[in-house]
Order: sequence, then C-alpha cells, then structure tokens
Amino acid sequence: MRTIGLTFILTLVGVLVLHGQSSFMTSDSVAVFYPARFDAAQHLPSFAVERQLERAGDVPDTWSVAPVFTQTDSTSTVRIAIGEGVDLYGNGEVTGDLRRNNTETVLWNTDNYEYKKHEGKRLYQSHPWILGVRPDGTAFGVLADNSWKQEFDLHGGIAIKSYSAPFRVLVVDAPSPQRVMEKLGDLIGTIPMPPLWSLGYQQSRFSYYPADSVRYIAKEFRKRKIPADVLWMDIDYMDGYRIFTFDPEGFPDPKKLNKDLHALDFKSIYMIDPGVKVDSTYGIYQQGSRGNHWVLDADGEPFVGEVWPGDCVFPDYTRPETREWWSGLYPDFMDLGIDGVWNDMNEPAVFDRESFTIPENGLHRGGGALPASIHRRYHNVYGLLMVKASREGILSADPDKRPFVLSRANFLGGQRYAATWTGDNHSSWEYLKMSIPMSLNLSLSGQPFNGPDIGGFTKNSDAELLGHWMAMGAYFPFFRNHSSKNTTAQEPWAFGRKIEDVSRTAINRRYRLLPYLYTLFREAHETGAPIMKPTFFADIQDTSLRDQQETFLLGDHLLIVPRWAENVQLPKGNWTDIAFEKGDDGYQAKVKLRPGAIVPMTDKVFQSTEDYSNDRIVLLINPDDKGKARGHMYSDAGQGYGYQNGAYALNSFSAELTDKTLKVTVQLDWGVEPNHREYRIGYVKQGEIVYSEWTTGNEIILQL
Ligand code: NBV
Repeated sequence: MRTIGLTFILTLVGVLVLHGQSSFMTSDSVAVFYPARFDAAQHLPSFAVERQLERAGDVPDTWSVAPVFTQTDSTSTVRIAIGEGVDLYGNGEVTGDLRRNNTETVLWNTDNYEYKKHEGKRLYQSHPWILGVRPDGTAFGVLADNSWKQEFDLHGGIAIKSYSAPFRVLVVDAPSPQRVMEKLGDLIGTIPMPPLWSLGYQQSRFSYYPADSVRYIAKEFRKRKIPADVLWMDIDYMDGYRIFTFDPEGFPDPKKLNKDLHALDFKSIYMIDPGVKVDSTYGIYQQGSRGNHWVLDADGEPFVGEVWPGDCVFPDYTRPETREWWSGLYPDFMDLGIDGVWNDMNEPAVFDRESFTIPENGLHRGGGALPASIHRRYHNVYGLLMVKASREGILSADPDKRPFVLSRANFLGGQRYAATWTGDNHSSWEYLKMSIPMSLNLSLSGQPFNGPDIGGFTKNSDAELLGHWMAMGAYFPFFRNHSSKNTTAQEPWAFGRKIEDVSRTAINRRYRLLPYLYTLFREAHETGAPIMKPTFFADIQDTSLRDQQETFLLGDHLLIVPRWAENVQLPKGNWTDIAFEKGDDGYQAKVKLRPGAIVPMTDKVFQSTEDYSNDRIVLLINPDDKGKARGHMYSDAGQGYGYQNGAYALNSFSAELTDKTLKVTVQLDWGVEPNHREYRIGYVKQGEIVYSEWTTGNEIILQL
C-alpha cells in the first residue's frame, strides 16, 4: 500500500489536504485511491463499480495520474493534474463540444427542457467519469466512485467537488483510449444483449392518441415501404396519467392494439413514470401506501410533489422491498403484449418545487447493503435503481425474452439496465449538430446505446432539418424520431415526397447495415466498447482529429460524414465512399469504409427485423495498400438467450487483393456454422461497388 505521509496538512483556512490516503493496484492498469478517513458507509456499495476491488499490488512510483484529496466541513474535493496537451472527454450527457477541456458540469440529474436551465451544465444523467487522451495516444480514465451531488471542473486539470464525505477514485491507465474503455467496461459492466428489433427504426410522438392513430401510423409505414420496428406510447395512453392504467376512451383495449401492431410487424413500447398519483381509489397508490413504499420528506411523511397526474408520491427504490414490488407490477403489464418500457421523468422531476425535484433532505430508507440516507446521496441513482427494478420485472415476466428499457435519467453503470436518449432537445440545426458530441461523450462514458430525438422534440421541425437529421440519425445506436405536443408532425412523410424518399433511403441503409451494427452491439456487450466512436479513434496519434465532432465512427470500420458537415478533417488513408444507391439526393451522409476493412451488409432491405435475414451477406471490402482487409460478423437469433449456450456464430473474413482477383476467406471462429449462408464480395471503389457471384463455400472470389 502506498501511503503518502500520515499528517493532515492545514493549507488554506478550513481546508485540509488529506495526506493519509492509501492506494493500491487492483489490476495491471487500474489503481484505486482512498482518501484518509474514507468512510465506506457513506459511499459503498458502489452503484457504478460492479467488480470487487482487490489488491493486486502497489501503485508504482511511475504512476502519473494521482488524485489529491482535500476537504472542508461540507465538501470533499479531488484534484488531478493532467499533463500538457491532454484532451478530455466523457462526463456523460453533456452539451457543448466533444472535447471537455475547460468545461464545468454539475452531476445532479435534472429535467432540463431544451437544456436551457443552468446554462445546460446539468442534464438528466450523471457520469462521474473522465477519459483523458495524451498527445502520444496513450490514455487514462478517472472514475469518482461517488453518487452524491458533485461538480466537475475541467479548467487546467480535473477537479471534482462533492457535497459529501471524501470518496474514492479509480484511475485507469492504458496504451490507448480503446483499452481504457474496455477497462471501464470491466469495472462497471456492459450493456445486456438487446433484442434485434431495438436496433431498428422507431417512431414516437407525445402522444399518438387514440389507439387508432397508432394503427394508422403503423399502416402508413407499411404502405409507404418505410422500414420501421417500433411505435411508442407516450403518457396520454394512461388513465389520468396513472401509471399501469389505460385511458378507457383512447386506449380501451391495449391487448388488441398490441396484437394489431404485431400483425403489422411492429413492437410497442409504453411509458411508465415513477410518480404515483395520490388517489385513494387507485390500486397502485393503495398497494404502495400499504407497503410503505414512498420516499419520505424530512419529517418522515411520504413526500408529495406534483407531476403530470397532479399530486404524486415516489417509490423509494433504495428499499429492496420497494424494488421487488415495482418489478412485480410488470408481468401483468407486459402480458398485454407490450414489448418494451420507457421510464421517463425519473430524475425524478417534480413540478412544484423550485429545485424541480425531491428536496435534498428527503429521506430514503435503504435496506440490504444500502444504508438509509438523504436524497442528496441517492438523487443521482434514483433513475438507475428504478430501471434496474423495471428491467428485472420485465425479465421475470418472460425470462426467454431480452428486455428493452429506455430511461431518461441514469448514472454511470446504468447501461447495465437501460438504453437512453438525450431528453428534450429542440428542432433546430444547433441541436442537430450538438447531438453528435453529446452521443459521443455518453458513448465514452460507458453508455453505448443512446441517441437524440431525431427531428427534435420541442418546436417545429421542417423539411430540411428532418431530412438531414434522418440521414444522419440512421447511424446512431438508438434511432428514434420523437416530437412534442403542439408541434408539426414529424413522421418521415410529414413534409412531402422528397423528405419521405430521403428518410426511406436513410432507413434502408440502416437495415442493410444491421449485420454490422448487431456485431457492434455484441462487441459493446462483451467488452464495453462504444458503438458510436469519435473520429480520433481511427488514429489516436493524429492530434488534429481530437476535436472532430461533425463526423463520427460507427464501429471501427465506418466513418460517417453528414452532408451538412463543414469542418471535416479525415483520418489518413484511403477511406472510400460506399455507393449504397445510384444517384445522390443531397442528404444522405457519406459513409466511408476504412482501408483494410470488411463490413457485412444484407443484400436487400427489410421492412422490419421480423423479416430480417442474414442468409445472404454482401461483404463490403476496401483493401489497404498491401491489398489486405479483415472484418467479422456476429449473428444469433436476435432474441432470447440461446446465444449463452452456443447458439450463435462469430465469423471472420480476410481478403487479399492481387492483380487478377479479390479473394475472401470466411472462417467460423466461435459458435455454430450458420446454415445456408451465401456471401458475395462488394468491392468498394470510389463511386461504385463491384460485386462477385453469390457463393456458399468458404472462399469467395471476384475476378478483376
Ligand atoms: O411524456 C411526455 C414527455 C416525453 O415525450 C419526453 O420525451 C420526455 O423527455 N416527457 C418528457 C414529459 C414532459 C415533456 C414536456
């Protein structure tokens, strides 16, 4: 154990520099630093870190990223010096630039309409995590293992000030940012394998009402041959916003609605908020009150605050009994044929309080390993605990199905339970552009399954904006168009034929790329790798790419360049454009294939993942300057857990270009050889794709 002296040195008046700290290595690249007087009861068990931190050795003297702890009566601060030229990323869901140097972020989950409150410096989620990338491409990560209210200040270094007792800090140091992300995945866990359908295009609106308007939307998609997988039910489906109920007029028969949607190959997702209406005649309120499930105010009475239904009480998810009760509400609900759940307002948002949430002195009773404490400690994990319970409930309803939960609030580590979207953005070019760095920083904070409201939530979208947003959104991990009440309709056809065609083309591309995208989700699940990655991941030593935020990588092989992008610096090498269609509508993003890459794509488009098949795969190939290329593809049933017992295939592809041929060898690395799969080469040259014949064997040859 490395101990940096045992004396507390008084520096400024009332500020202690704690030199009694201890530290150890917990693996070859992860160090953990404990402040002196660390009180485990104030911070553990951790919500972010899943792994047991066992001592594997001393922190070497050469270790460069070392926190310095200081303390006042009410705050604890950690300062970490960073070297010259280090670029900072992460901090979760943030507005502004991709590079986080010289920014401040408050971690206090906040319902932030249009990101306008607090200058957009606190949003719906909290990720006490920073990724630092040095000029030479080596990298480090800093994880403040702390759920309390805290502030990150990245001016000239990293300073984290928490309104709590001193907390421990984990530091990862690795040869590349990619390795740091894997280490993060190892520490905080990764996303569960999502159902394949959740990678499809999704259409939402606050709210489609009544049920027939949902049916209408479903039919329009099919009639117009615009692929889509999911329709979303926002709060108006409920009876007076009472969760787990249905409006008797607008949604009298949800089971029938879901059946009708399934017949059209649509999945349905319904919203569930945490606030439970105070109404003595309402079953959920009665049950929750009997079970003592509500968060308490400072006087020990159930805290009552206003949300959509009027006065509400809020489940105290720190209590194991309450989580169990909450989980238990889902089986009957899911039994109506509901496919997924959308947990909104779970910061939690409370309308009639100046702080817009439960007061910091509200009381949570905890239980199990979690101690009772005030809301200031548990506020940032309220959403995480909620979606954990939601997910468990959905899974118990049907253990053979992969649950899908979307959450607005969350915390570092919460990707284990729910995907996310970036809340109430605005239909404008500013927000369209902002959505790239936002999604990238979330992706660099352990949450790969995310995306914005495509088209923008508030105010009116327009043809140009929607066209460009659809054309770019097709490459975000989560691809859902959503808009607010009293705004112009925003379905792909809402602005006429031209934008409908643009949208269809973009969505078609997405569906064709599903074999590749699904492989990326598998990788994220296995290793914690982001799906959407910053452009600089293509060449971590090229510091001129570090602030590129109009372009992004989808996996390692595709670089997405939106059509509106102006400040574009490409990574070195021959990244070649994939010509997905004949002609150019002027909206579709440029999709560039990395030199040396092979990307699997389907040979045709599907109207939904229900009729998706990967029996015929086109291998898009861009040989590098040595004539070589590689790639791989993961496939399984797209649903269920058979993959855990070997029902999957991981194929790898390697290509070699000679004067006369382009030859690909297909190999099965793991799993079971997929039946009847046919492959064909798609040799990507600038402006065209040259195809081989279809082949069933392990060798595919394109004669040149
Ligand atoms: O449930 C309504 C909306 C929802 O559409 C949106 O996506 C959430 O971010 N919800 C917020 C409540 C308030 C919207 C003004």
